[in-house]
Amino acid sequence: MNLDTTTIAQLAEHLEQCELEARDTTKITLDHPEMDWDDAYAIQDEISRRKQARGSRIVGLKAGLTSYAKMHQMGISTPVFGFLSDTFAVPDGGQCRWDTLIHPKVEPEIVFVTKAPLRGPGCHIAEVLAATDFVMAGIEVIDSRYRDFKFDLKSVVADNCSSARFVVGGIMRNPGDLDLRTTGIVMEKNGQIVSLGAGAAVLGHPANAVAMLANHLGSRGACIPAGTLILTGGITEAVAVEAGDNITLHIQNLGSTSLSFV
Ligand code: 0L1
Ligand code: MG
Repeated sequence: MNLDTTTIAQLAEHLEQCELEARDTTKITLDHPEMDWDDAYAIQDEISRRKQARGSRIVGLKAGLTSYAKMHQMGISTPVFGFLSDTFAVPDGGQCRWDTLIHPKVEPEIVFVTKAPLRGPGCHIAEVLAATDFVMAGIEVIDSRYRDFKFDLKSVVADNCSSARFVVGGIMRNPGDLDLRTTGIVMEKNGQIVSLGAGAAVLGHPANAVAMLANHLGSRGACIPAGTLILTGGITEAVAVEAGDNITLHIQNLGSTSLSFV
């Protein structure tokens, strides 16, 4: 690590305040070019600690930049991992207040919920499928705190991978009954189709994103606990939304989920 604990705490406070006040900032590596990966995840951990100290509960985890479409959109090549707080959750069909966000975008995702712990290193797709309770449909709302979504990967990790809101819904299914690679998705904005794709867009199979998350946590002495909700990453590029927009995601065999921005 290259940053001291005071700097990590200051950067976490700065980024979290930007999130809570819906205001943007420049990427933090401009002032701290020496920041390394451990520093970036330490800042993210400190944001999580601050939220929990105020009474929030961490209800899930996420993998981001797991599809070629997202990597291409962002001009980068490595997945990233973040956490989901209960304050990010929107009820299925619910509303998301526009003035609490900076420049939100939505992503269609396949959601896993675990029934047994997953530990890396060496976690693989078969272990993930055996440890999965059910899968369902999810829409992630990302909202980078960085001006015009201009950032580098370490700045994104520190900013909890742009996490902002999420909604899950539809039908809970055992992944053993489905071929999640060929599972099709259709996302609509105000009734118009804006994204089409299939599960294989996420690392060949979305369970691979969960395995990578377990291996990432394993390298940090942690694991994915049983009962964790995991967003496996956008299947297509993220779609920008405006106040008044309604987003509906349909996933083959998994039903539909939706939210609107007011
Ligand atoms: O969920 C994600 O794919 C996280 C992406 C982080 C970068 C971004 O803001 O798009
Ligand atoms: Mg995502």
